[in-house]
Amino acid sequence: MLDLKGKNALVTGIANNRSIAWGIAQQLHKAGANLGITYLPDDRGRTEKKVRDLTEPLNPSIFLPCNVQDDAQVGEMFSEVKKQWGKLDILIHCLAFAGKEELVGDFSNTTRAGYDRALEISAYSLVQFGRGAKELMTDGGSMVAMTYLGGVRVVPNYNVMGVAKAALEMEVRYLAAELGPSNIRVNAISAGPIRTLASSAIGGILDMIHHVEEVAPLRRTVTQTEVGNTAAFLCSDLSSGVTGQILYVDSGYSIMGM
Ligand code: IMJ
Repeated sequence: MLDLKGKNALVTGIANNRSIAWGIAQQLHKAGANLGITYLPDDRGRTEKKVRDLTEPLNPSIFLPCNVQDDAQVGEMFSEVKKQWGKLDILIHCLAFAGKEELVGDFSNTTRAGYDRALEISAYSLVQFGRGAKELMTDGGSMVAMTYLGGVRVVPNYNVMGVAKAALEMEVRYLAAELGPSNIRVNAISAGPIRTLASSAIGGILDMIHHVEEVAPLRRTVTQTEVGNTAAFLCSDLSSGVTGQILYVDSGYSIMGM
């Protein structure tokens, strides 16, 4: 049975009630995990309040700011987890960002600054997390990151995010190889398109969702809950032999050639 009782799970990337990370946090909680939640601090403290109110019913025992562009803040996050929990079992990476102007038009117009920022926030952050996990997952553990088909195939406008996801998927393999001997597994979920804050800002997302509804084997999109259940599986002993994998939760869309 899927059981995460007694496991300490840190979930990053919750922005609101549509976030994939929120779907994951709920399913980890349902499976009995002890939750820690991080949020991206803004200068007005609005995100903090929103995420705090949203996650309160899940009784997180740790609630911390985590801006991955700030090494000191990431360091403090991991040292606080070590202080309060002693060890970490589960780490969920649900972070991505590219400048809006990079997610429209020609890929060749990607600027150096836009490229650096997208790769730093969306891909390098998993390397930072891997380092923290290696130190804190003293009893073994499971890391799960989110990716998208645009990291292996060309999806209109995904552009530099596709490059960032390609990097992230390869990082999953390098981290899985490095951390495997410590019984730390590292996998990613490649989710189909879902209406979230990160996707609603994208032009034409509704058309892409309708396309999936027409051609995916299941003839529908996936939900945050379905991604959450797959994450719970990847965090549980049910998947104890699985590492370094990209698991598609996309209604089967990616298998189709036409
Ligand atoms: C994003 C861009 C283009 C096409 C897209 C997406 N499709 C999907 C997404 C088809 C499903 C969403 N996705 C998988 C992402 O990884 C989104 C990342 C993202 C979104 C934004 C929007 C607002 C912003 N920056 C962003 N950075 C990353 O300013």
